[in-house]
Amino acid sequence: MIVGAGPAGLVLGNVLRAADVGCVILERQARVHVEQRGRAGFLAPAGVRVLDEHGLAGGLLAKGQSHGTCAFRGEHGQFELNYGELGQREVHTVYPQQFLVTDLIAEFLDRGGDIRFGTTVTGMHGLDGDSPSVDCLGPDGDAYRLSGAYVAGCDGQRGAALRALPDGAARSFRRYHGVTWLALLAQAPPSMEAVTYAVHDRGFAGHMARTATVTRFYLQVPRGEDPGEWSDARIWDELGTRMRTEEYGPLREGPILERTTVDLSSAVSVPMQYGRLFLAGDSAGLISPSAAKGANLAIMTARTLAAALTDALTRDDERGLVGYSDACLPRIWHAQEFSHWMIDLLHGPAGDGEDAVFLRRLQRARLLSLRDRRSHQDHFAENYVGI
Ligand code: RFL
Repeated sequence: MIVGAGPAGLVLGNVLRAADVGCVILERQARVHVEQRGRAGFLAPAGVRVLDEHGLAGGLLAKGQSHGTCAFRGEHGQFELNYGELGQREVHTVYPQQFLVTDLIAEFLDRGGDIRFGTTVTGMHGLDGDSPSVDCLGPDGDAYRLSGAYVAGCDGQRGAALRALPDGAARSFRRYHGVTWLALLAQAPPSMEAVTYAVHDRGFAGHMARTATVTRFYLQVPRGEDPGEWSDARIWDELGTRMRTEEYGPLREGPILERTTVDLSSAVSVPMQYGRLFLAGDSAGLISPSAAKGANLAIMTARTLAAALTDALTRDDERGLVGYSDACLPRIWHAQEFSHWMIDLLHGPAGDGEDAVFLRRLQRARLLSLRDRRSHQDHFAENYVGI
């Protein structure tokens, strides 16, 4: 039983189906909802390779765009890093998450998979025994219980899996990084080639291409900000100021399709399992979107779990399941470390207090080191694209 049809649950389900392992995916939302939910866009080469190896990369290889440059703007001026030529010389593939999810659902159904949309898992039982079960509430309010050999919790931080963990079964390391973003999707073509990070006294602003007609922008805002307070005009005005459009040229504007706030936070569950419940994707390790790692980690953890479950169910070999957490956690912590470093690189504290000014000077020194030192650039590129 797989709870959740995001990248983690769908990769897991597809790899299991390819190995002829029976599974059912239970998804709270309607199909149309998950196929339109815009989130990630930047996929790392390791994630793309995993998808490709399992016959899941057709859409993204055909329609995704290669992306290998990022730019930093600030009072220091602007510099660009061609990270596709640095470090391991690898690039991202830009392919909106909702397209990937759409492809993965179609493929899962093609592989004879059973996916139940509009079905909320409300509870889990017998996780420490041989036959765990989950309570489901179907689209017509029909309640039923399903049992199976294992449960995969791929239902994010607010899902049923984390709630089902008994006290003390896993330790959750959580942290709010003190930064909140207004995450925006604009019906507008990208304004520049590169992912652009703008560091400004008024707060961070970011620009990331999604498709030829849709662009993601971010604006740092105070925690608890109401996105409804941000009219289209106010958003474009603030983006223009922080992105220094007077110096670097105007942004291509269009209607704002989506505005939500995201508290930049992390959570890591150690271990990523309890009895016959295994966590993958955001439920195991939530990561702030500052370095675009979340969907990639979801793919990697799902792949590792799929291999371990296949061994257990087809060869009676449970070593992969026993070692599942240890196999995944180093990568998760590594990604957390880089993502945390990116937060410090992009956000300075506001105000004229001694501490705030000191930290902003450190931030500037970090940016200049990245601008000027090749060894620093190589290290950045390896971590930015690698996972
Ligand atoms: P998901 O995608 O949240 O899917 C979980 C699914 O579980 C369902 N669910 C339940 N179903 C049944 N019963 C229940 N009780 C349930 N509770 C929940 C939900 O409806 C949902 O469909 O988790 P998954 O699969 O672990 O995938 C994680 C990724 O979605 C996430 O890490 C990324 O989107 C993060 N992220 C990015 N990652 C990247 O790798 N590159 C990026 O460029 C990138 N940009 C982003 C991002 C996340 C963002 N937000 C919204 C925080 C940009 C943003 C703004």
